[in-house]
Amino acid sequence: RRMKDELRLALAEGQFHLLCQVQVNLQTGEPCGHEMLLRWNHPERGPVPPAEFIPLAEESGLILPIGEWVLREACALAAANPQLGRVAVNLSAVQFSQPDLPRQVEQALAASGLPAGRLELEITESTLMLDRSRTLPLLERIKALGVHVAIDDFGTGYSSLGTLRSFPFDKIKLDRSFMAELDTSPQAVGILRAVIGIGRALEIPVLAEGVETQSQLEHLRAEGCDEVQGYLLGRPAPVPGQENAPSGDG
Ligand code: G
Ligand code: G
Ligand code: MN
Ligand code: NA
Repeated sequence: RRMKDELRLALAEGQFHLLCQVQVNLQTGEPCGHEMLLRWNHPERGPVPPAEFIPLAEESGLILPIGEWVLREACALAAANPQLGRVAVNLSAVQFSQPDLPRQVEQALAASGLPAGRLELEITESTLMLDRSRTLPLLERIKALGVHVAIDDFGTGYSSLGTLRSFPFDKIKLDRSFMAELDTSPQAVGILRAVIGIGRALEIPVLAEGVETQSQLEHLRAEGCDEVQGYLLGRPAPVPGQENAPSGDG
């Protein structure tokens, strides 16, 4: 069967589920939120990595109904689990082709009863590379609901500084590729320091992604990074109480 049909079937038959990964405030050491991550458990092939199926979902347009399901499911899980704090949901650039995206977000909040302030939407720079005259009004309507907007994978795309100026983001998520060299390269530490400086200038928190080692954590703490996420703090895992869903990562 073709992948597009498989994805359509997966949505209809409930083969998707969300895992959550904790985000920790570095000052207090307390969890401050969770990122919700989409997983597909294929009945015959087993788990299919998002890096494989999300590009296909984007090409086929199925990311639109799948993305709407993710929004609704994430809001419902968050509403039922106040201990998750704020939940972050990834949006595909393709979802910004829908003029009614803000209404979808509003409806997911209304259906779940989740307060808007407990939802954060993560967008990548590729979203802002699209026609800004179309995407910025959508982002502004979403923000006006009281939903937070974070820039994801920061530092990997184009126009990083221009991008940050073009929209009032609530958080910078520094891409995990910057973690790898933190232990060995003074330049990497310098870049980290500069990005934290950008966050300070904009008065928004910087979250470091992909934190895997204690020594990375110590660098981040020393530089005053606000929040951390990564395998050291916790792997993507089922929301507690939803453990009958397929298992988490590693
Ligand atoms: O969870 P993992 O690191 O394997 O995710 C791989 C990629 O898939 C990441 O870039 C992540 O942002 C993306 N991803 C995970 N869940 C979702 C989702 O619900 N929607 C979209 N559009 N992307 C997602
Ligand atoms: O693109 P985005 O930042 O949304 O991707 C998040 C992805 O990163 C998730 O799919 C998650 O599985 C993965 N991830 C989370 N923590 C770590 C980590 O510490 N190391 C690595 N290599 N990947 C991670
Ligand atoms: Mn993300
Ligand atoms: Na990221």
